[in-house]
Amino acid sequence: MALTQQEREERKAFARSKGWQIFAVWFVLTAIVDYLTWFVWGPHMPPGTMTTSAAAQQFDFKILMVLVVPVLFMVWVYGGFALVNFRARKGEEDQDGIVLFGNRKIQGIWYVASTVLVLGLAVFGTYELIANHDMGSGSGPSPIWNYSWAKATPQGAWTPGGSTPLVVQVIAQQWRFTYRYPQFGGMETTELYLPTNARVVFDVTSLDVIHDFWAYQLGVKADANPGVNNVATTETTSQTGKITVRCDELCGIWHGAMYNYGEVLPASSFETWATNMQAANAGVTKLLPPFALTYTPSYSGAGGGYYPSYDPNGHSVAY
Ligand SMILES: [Cu+2]
Repeated sequence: MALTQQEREERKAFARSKGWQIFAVWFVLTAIVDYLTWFVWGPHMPPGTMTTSAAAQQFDFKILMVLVVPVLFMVWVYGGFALVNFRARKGEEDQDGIVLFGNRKIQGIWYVASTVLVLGLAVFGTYELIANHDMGSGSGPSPIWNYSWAKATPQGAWTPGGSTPLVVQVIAQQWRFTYRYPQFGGMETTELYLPTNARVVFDVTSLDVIHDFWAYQLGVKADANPGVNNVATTETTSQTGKITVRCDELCGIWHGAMYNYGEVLPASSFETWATNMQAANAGVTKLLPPFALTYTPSYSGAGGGYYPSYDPNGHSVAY
């Protein structure tokens, strides 16, 4: 049943006053929850801030959360008001509601708001993709923002506070990870220890099938492919803490059990640990090259050395 002109005007005025109430409630709720999201919850969001890549990921999560909160509250607040104020009461079931079609002001606000939100996210997402390209991505150094230290597997001794990055070769196999430290005689461990305030280059490879090195708290994830040296880089901050490393590629029947642990230690404690491990491993490691990019012995080894002399990434290896 159509409304009379007077009824229509009354309902418009009613809707307008409710509109301002909706806006006020939405604005206050959004401001409070966004504040709490950024300043109270935000600093505790995973994956934490133990590395620059983890911190960058936490920042992205905070930005997305702060943008999602207003959208969510608009749906809830508007929905709540609509249920209470705009529902058809008894005897009104056959009456027309207020028609918004053709209301240019509302359409304009909607167009501008969604355009700003979507384009803003597109620009932010593109920037973040390029800026963080080489941080923990497992795809090698950024072709745009080149980090010279991550261009190739760094060479030279590692010392606390020095500029030479720590090299860790991550070796995946069914069903475990081991970690080799070429700068410490090529000693190998089953737990990933890293120093604070250091650049780290992970050279990730596999001995058998495709695995995936996922160190969540470091914000680092890289596929481990047999015969391939996959480079992932990051920088630890001054924060110490525990790490869990998981395989993130379905790799066989015990895939679910393929995980181990690690820790980011104060740089001096790390150096002590690594030096002790180097000495303890010396009996074995003296028979092996400290570093080989593919790790697996060459099938032509009988003719000339156990490890391939070529480097699949075209770098020269001199350890
Ligand atoms: Cu797996």
